[in-house]
Amino acid sequence: MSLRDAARRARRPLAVGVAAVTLAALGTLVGAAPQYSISQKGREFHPGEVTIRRGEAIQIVNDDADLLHHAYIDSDKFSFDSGDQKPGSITTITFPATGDFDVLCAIHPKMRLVVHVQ
Ligand SMILES: [Cu+2]
Repeated sequence: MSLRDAARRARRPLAVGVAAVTLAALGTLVGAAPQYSISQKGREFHPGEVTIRRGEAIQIVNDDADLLHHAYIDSDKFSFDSGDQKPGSITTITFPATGDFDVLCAIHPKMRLVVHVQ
């Protein structure tokens, strides 16, 4: 066995190991990414209604170029408060309980998103 062959042989398991770890990390990232994207535009949520499963998350994007929003949930099962949502910002909300939840905007009272959690 030449020295080069030995070096190649020694390196391969490491490369395979690194690839496996990278794939596992990617899988974790993809698995954790919210599948439901909601847009805030024109002082409305789009879509205005979404159905998800318990433990899943939604992602709310402020697509209004020059408006602040402020999403919140006030229910007896759980509460959420995003604080100020600057234009372009992304807010993730995970729903730990089943039920129907209103996501409201503290700045624009007419904004309403209904989330059905099964
Ligand atoms: Cu708003």
